[in-house]
Formats: sequence, structure tokens, C-alpha cells
Amino acid sequence: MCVFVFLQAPVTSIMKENKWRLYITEMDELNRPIHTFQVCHVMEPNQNNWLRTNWIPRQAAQKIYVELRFTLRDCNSIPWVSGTCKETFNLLYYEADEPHGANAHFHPNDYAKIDTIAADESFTQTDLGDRVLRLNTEVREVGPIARKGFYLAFQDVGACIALVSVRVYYKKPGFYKAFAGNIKCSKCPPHSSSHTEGSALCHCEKGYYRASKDPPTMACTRPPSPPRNLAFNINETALFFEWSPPSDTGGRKDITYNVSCLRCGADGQPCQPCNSNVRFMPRPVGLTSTSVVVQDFVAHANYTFQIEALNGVSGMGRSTRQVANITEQEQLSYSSTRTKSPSAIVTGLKPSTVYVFHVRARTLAGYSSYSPKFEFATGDENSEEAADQGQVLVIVTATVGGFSLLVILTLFLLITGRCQWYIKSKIKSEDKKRTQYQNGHVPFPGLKTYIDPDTYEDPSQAVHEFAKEIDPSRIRIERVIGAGEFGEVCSGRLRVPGKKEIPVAIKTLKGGYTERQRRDFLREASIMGQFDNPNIIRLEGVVTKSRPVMIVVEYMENGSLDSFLRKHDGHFTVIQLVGMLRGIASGMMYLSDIGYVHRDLAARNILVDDNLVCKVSDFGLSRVLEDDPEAAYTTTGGKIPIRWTAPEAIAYRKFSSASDTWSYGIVMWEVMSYGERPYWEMSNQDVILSIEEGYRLPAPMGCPVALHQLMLLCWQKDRNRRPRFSDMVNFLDKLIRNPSSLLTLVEDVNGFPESPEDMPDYPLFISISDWLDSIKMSQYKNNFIAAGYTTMDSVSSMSIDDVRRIGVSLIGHQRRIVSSIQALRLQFLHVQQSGFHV
Ligand code: ACK
Repeated sequence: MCVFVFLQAPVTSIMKENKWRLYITEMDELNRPIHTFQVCHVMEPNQNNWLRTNWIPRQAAQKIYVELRFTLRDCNSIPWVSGTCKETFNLLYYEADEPHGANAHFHPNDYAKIDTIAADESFTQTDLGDRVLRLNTEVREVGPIARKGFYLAFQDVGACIALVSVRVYYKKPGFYKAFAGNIKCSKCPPHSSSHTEGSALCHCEKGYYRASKDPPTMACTRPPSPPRNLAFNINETALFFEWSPPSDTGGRKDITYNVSCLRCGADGQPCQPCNSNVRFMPRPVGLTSTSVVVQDFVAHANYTFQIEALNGVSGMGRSTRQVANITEQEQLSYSSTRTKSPSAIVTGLKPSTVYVFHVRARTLAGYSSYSPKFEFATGDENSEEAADQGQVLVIVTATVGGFSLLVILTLFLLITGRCQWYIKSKIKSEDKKRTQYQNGHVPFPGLKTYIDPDTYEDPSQAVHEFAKEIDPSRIRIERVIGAGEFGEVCSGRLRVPGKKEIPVAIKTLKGGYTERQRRDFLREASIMGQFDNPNIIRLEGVVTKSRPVMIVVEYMENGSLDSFLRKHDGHFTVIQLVGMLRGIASGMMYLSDIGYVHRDLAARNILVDDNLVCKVSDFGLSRVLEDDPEAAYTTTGGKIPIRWTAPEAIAYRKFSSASDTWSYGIVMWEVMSYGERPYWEMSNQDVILSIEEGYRLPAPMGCPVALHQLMLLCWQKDRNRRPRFSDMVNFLDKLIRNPSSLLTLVEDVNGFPESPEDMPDYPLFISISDWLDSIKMSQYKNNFIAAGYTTMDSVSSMSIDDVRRIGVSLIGHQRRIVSSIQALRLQFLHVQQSGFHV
């Protein structure tokens, strides 16, 4: 077991009397920001400054190891230093069976000294004159410890110290801990073991492997057994293979299949790989489904196919193969098209060919199922239909009142040859060019739906549909305000006919762009132009017909939220911050209602106007992260903003409004910490691992309990349990209407859930009345109020006798109220908060 203690916990109450301070601006050797507790009162005599950890439970440990990472400044390096400057500090401990209350008095004399700590390195100066920390690491053994837990303390007697981290652990093999964090060591995952204490990684057993992107928390795995039950089917045009997954997947889910093809001549020559004419549908390698269609064979040749099961560790071992032989010829193909109107003209059809169509709709709720197939045969080359340039008009009849319907029409089969007579006979002559298909599937009539510009074959069509073309003479560029992904961002003025000039921000596309860059740049306008909400940045229009290409949006005086908050650290009331959060939640509610998933919600992508109204912006990322099932295993890192992204979106690209909710929780944390970087200096990989292990960001200083709890709800592993944006808007509205609910700060509460797993299944109640409504006990509101129970805090300490005393006489009702109170209590008292308190 190892206990790691982070230096990030609330410290306000101790800091008034002591000179230790929490700093976040220092840089380590790699120039990453680090959090440190520092003290440096080297000019004043008689220093005696104490910093103390929270109570640390001993658990099964006898001897404890304390690893300190710190710097101590060399007194000679400090100008004008006096003789009082010291170069050591004291490490002490105190055993206790239980934590002392937050307000208990601190007695330095209770503490026994472990050692005097000195440094062998000190601050160094860079060429640029910046101070850089050189870290010292010292480990001390403490114990045996007899009581149930202990405190550690750091006594400064006049040195210049920066304490960077404290790791507290005891040694027990078979466990590991991949990164620093205030969570326990973990048992080695299956098929792995550790042999030394303090292991950061467990090693795989023989025959088992870890793929390069497997986290250390994952079991070691092995290559799969071969595919089973291989079967094939031939029609005149294609060969259809099907098989069952391997009986042993090797412990992994990332099973794929490769089909290799060998062509063997009749003359006994060795087999050769098939040439590229042989086509596989969907493809020959990296198949995730257990079937494949092969076509375009050469006549009178033998083909041998080998189907192999692979997983993420297959390169590290070998699996055996299943083989089938078959000979085939003929032709078959498919294609699909998308349209926004309920009809489509399909061109380029060949004469004397049977086409089979099916249609599905894309709506707010996603894709509908496919319609039944319907077939259409083109005439022979001399017929009337063929003269019609091989076109067919497909009309989809749907009740689309005010509703954008996206028709996905899949022309999925083209068959030549002898079955033509059969299909032809099914189509009545008057329907040859016009086939009606009834599809009444419209789930939410009347509701606006977001349309992905990528569904347009011609992206410029989407831009012109959703964005107004602005005559550049109406734009006056004033100054450059920043750099965007595609070029400069400027501020300026736009003359709107019949109105006075309005301030605008102008995003420009820098010269020398490729067609793809132009398309990606304008894609944002095609998205933004579909939105109309006070908390979404408004598109004024685009300039596409002259250079430079521009996107013109409303001007937001205070720029992006993250830098705005950093600039105004500590300047706002909690109500103002909640107001900003409410605006963002409301914008997100709008987006989720119309079916748009943002995928990059972060404070840097929120803009703030001069009334502190926050608006969601930056709609560029979704293309990069487009839900491509082929890319499922290649997403770790890359373009995903890891710290803001839900685990299921990182792991398997499951982006949804629920993953936006996770990001929203991170934005809440950014706002309440005035633009602090989520997870501070932790690496992306450590963030992924710590989230996996249940670690969640602690409440920022001064954060109301209710808000941190809402964050924790957003960070639930099960995305279905995360609140919807509409719930959050309601909740934040209630907080704003009832500001006393924001008075309880996290640091004022003794213990509270620090991870979503610790949260009881209990919604966030604000008033007694809400709470009683939720448990259907509203009839007792007056009893509670008359007895003086007006806050949820006071209710949380009620016993069953108290409930009886206020006049709840039915035993069933007493029980219901008491068990709800117990859940509430859990919510407030369940988890020990870790961190530093003196
Ligand atoms: O933090 P900022 O001042 O706010 O710097 C960035 C910069 O442009 C590059 O994105 C600012 N910016 C972007 N859009 C707008 C806008 N609509 N109004 C005002 N500033 C904007 C952003």
C-alpha cells in the first residue's frame, strides 16, 4: 500500500498564522508549472513556521516511508542575507488514532522529530535570469507506527524552502502505483506482478504482453486463438466469407481480422499474392466485423484465402490461421449518397442494370433504420429510359413539417447479367423513373436539428446555405487581436444595412492555403450559422468571394474565458461565477437539444462580453474527431484535448452530449479556480490513469460544496448518470435564486465526496422543500420549518427521534425521511479529505 499526499488541498485557515504559502508559478527543469509550498523568511530571526498534513491512516503498515521532493536555497545566493538564514528544515510526525477536528488546536510539542532535512542542490539561475528549481529527493523511514494513523509536519526555522511533493508509502510487493496522486496503490492487474517495493509498473507473465498504448492498469494480454466456424457462400458475382470470433480473445476487446488472398495458377506454379484488382468489401485488413465480401476475380483461377484473428498484442506472439479455397468471377458494387431534401436524383446509371435502393433518415435522434429495399432496372441501351442519361429520381415522402430531414440513400447493389428479367418484372412501367417510398419516421417534429456540413457533397453549398456572404467593403478591420488556427483574428466594424456599425471579430484564412484548409476553415461558419442562441457566438457572415477569406462573428469584449479569469483572479463574487457557468450550460443545452456535440468544450473556447455573458465558440474540432469507427484504436493522445474529455471519448471515441457534460464539469472547475490548468502539471497519460482509478479534481479554493458536487456528477464514469444540461441550468438557476446555498464552502466541511463513486445516489437539493418534494414527503414541510429546520445542513444531523418529535407519526414516513437523511449525511461526511492543514 502506498499513500500519496498531494500538495493541493485547501490551506486557507492555516496560512494566516504561518508563513508557508502555496505557489503555482514555479517551473521545474522541464519548464512545467509545479505547485509548491514555500517559505522564505531568511531575514527575520526566530522563525518557527509549521505546515502539517491531514491525518494519514496507517492501514496495514508498520514502517512508513516518507519521500520529500523539495528545494532549499543556498543562503550565499541570497543578496543581503543576514546571519539568521538557515539551510535545513525539520520533518516531524505525530501518531493519532483518528483525525483531529478541523478546528482542533495544533500542539507542536506533540510532534516527534524524524530528521533534520538538508539539501545538496539549490535554486539555479538560467541564462535568462529566471530561477529554476533543482529538486532534491530525500526518503526517511518512520516507525514502527502503533496508532491507527499519523500526521506529518514540516517545521521551518528560517530557511528558503519550496516543498514540491510528499509521498508516503509502505512496502508491499504485488502492488503498484503508476503515478503520484492521493489514491491507494493498486493490486497488479491479472497476468502481471511486481517484485520490488514502490513499483510504478507490474511486469507481464511469460506469454502475456502489454501493447504500447495499454495503460499499466490494464491486465496483460496475449494474442487471440484463430477464428472459428469459417464458412463461405458464392453467388455469381461474389464470394462471401463469414466466421465466428476466436474462442480465446486473449483478454482483449480490440480483435480485428485480416484476410489475405493468394492466387494459384493451374500449372503447379507457387501461389502469388492476389493483385489489387481483387476487391474486398469493406476491406481486406483491420476488419472489425466477422464477414467480408470478395469480388472482381479473374476467371478460371484458384484463390486461397487466409483469415487471421489479431489483437493489440498480436505482433508479440503468433496465432494460427484458417484457410479456405474458392474460385469466382463476376461483378457487384455499392455506393451511397446523402441529401437534405426528401428526394434524390441518382445519375450515371448503366443500361440493362438492376439497382437496389434503400433509404434511411438522419434526425436529431440519430439514424433511423433502413427502409425496405426497392429495386429499379434500367432499360437496354436503345430504350427510352437509357436515353434519359441513366437517371432515377427517388422521392422520400415524410411528414417533415419544419423539420430538416437528412436522407441517406444507399445504392447498395448493382447487378448485371442474368437475373435482370426477374427484377424488371417487379417494377411497373409507370414507376420506372419515379419510385415513391413512404417513410413517416420523424421523432421530434418542429425541433431544429443540426446538420453536419460534411453530409454535403459540396461543402461550399453548406457555407452558402447557413452563412450570409458579406461584401468586404462593409468590413473595417481595426487591429489584430490574436492568432487562430488558420490565420489572424482581428477586431473591426461591420456596417449592417439600415443599422449602425457593429463591433465584430474577423477570423481570416491566411494566404497560400490548400483547398482542404479553406474547406475546414469555412466549416466552422457552416456550423455556427445554424445556431441561434444568446449563449452561442453569433455568426454575422462570411467573405468567400474575395481574398482574404473571412468569418465574421460578434465581438466579445473580454476575449476568451480562461485568460480573462486568470487576468482577474479572485475579482468576482461566487454569484457572478455561477452566472457565467449558467450561461455556458444554457448554450450547451441549446447545442445538445439540436443534436450538436461540441467535443472541445473548455474555458479557452468560451468568449466573454463586457456584461460577463459567456458564449460557447470554436466549432472547428468536430471534423478532426469525426466519429470514424476505423479510428477506434488510434485515438489516445492525438488531437483529443485529454484533460477536458470524458474517458469513453478518449478510449473509443464515444462522443455525445454526455461527454460534453464531462467537459462542462472541467469548465466549472476552471471557472471556480480562475483559470487554473486542470490536473496542473500531470502528464496526459497520468490524467487518463488517475481518472481510470477514480481520482477526480478536488474542489478549488473557495468553491461552494454544491458546485463541486455538480462537477463530480459530471465526472461520473457511467455517462448515463451524468446530468443533462437542462438539469444543470435548472440547478444553477436555483443556486442563483437562493445564494445562501452557496455559502457552504468545501473547506468548511469536514469531509465530502471526492470522487463520483463516493457520491450517494442523491440529487443536489437546495431547499428543504425541494428535498421533501423529491422523497414525496411534502406534507411535512411546515413541521420541519416550524421546528426550526430551515437548512439542509441542520436536517443532515436529525435522528429518528428528532423526526418523530417534529410530528411525523407514521413509521413508514419516519423511515423514509431518516434513510434519506442518512444518504445526505453520506454526501457530506463520507470521505476523508486529504491534503494539508496546520
Ligand atoms: O483571449 P483572447 O483575447 O480571445 O485571444 C483569443 C484570440 O482572439 C485568438 O482566438 C480572441 N477572439 C476570438 N474570437 C473573438 C471574438 N468573437 N471576440 C473577441 N475576441 C475574440 C480570443
